[in-house]
Amino acid sequence: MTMAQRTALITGITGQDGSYLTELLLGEGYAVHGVVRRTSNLQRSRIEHLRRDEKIYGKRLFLHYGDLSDGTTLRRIFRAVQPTEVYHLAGQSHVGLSFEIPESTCDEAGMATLRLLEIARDQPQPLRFYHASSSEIFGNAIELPQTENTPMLPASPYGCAKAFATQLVRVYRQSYGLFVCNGILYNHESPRRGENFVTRKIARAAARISRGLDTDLTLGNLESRRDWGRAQDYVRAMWLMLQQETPDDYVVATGETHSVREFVEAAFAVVDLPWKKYVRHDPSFDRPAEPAQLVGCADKIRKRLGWEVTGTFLQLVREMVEAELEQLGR
Ligand code: NDP
Ligand code: GDR
Repeated sequence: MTMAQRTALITGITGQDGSYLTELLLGEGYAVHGVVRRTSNLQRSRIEHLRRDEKIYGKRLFLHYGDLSDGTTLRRIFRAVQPTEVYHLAGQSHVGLSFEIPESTCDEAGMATLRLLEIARDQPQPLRFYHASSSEIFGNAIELPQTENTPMLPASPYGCAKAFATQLVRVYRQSYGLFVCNGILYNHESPRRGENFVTRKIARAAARISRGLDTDLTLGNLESRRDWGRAQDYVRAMWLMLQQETPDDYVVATGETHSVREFVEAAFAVVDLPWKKYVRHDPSFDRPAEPAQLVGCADKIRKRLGWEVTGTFLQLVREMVEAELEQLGR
């Protein structure tokens, strides 16, 4: 395949991962098409810099209105774009909120993936399909660290929907020979992380408190542990999966865990403030259930695809807090 023929279609292009993946694919010479929802506010902050770039927007980057619930429109977009690679990233991605809005979360994270797999199956041209699976499929994991073969035991509506979609991807690969991959990604963060995920919430609060703009930070469970990596590394893993001879599933993780408390300590250390003075517990941020310890073994992707993480946990925290400070300074 020549460079000029490479056309990617991204669902969830306006999200954290979609925006970094778009930058990566444009850098690799792809034409990039994204599905965007109709919203009352046209600002799509994470990709606004690309949309304003006259050399890119309308030339190598294109946006199409669509919604995961609207199968006819998705089908029409596939027909018009004829993608060689599809990155399916869209959907309600907040685990805590999935307990409050389980039905729409499961429609988006579960049924919509089936909808897209069916459309992919009908395409006349061969295409490669990436599904954004998640460590949440392991939930109350029976082993530590988790691998591609760890049984799925999700502990949230979001995790259940991702488990359903992950298994469907396997079924479509085995039954129809489609080139479809599950990236089983652990938490990955960046300055573009949504503001209601814990890392961004902490980084933002530390910066704002240090500038006198906020007085405290309310959080749920400080003892929760997660395997936190950098989003830019993780979108590279997605791309690598679709460049292989054969489709497969891969765990993408750092193999290290840290608690929310450690993230708080590190973030407040960047602005040189005593965190205990500012952090309060609010039970409304506690979840009905928390997964057991989620930590991934990324040996397979490291050995087979040569994927590596860049940077340490402390560097990630610093990068996120400094990005907030810079934004406040502007
Ligand atoms: P975000 O929440 O930042 O982005 C979600 C994207 O999905 C946004 O572009 C959003 O559009 C779009 N979207 C949501 N619902 C619909 C819908 N009904 N129709 C069309 N588009 C929709 O997520 P991330 O970028 O962090 O994650 C990408 C994917 O990877 C998600 O599926 C997530 O569940 C999964 N994942 C994420 C991990 C992480 O640590 N970030 C780890 C493992 C898996 P809009 O901008 O309009 O809201
Ligand atoms: P997670 O990320 O649920 O792992 O899902 P999140 O940042 O929301 O929570 C991580 C941990 O922090 C605890 N926590 C809080 N979380 C939030 N959001 N807000 C708080 O105030 C707070 N206080 C403590 C949580 O209880 C949890 O234990 C992310 C998402 O990107 C998913 O889409 C993805 O699939 C998984 O990572 C892997």
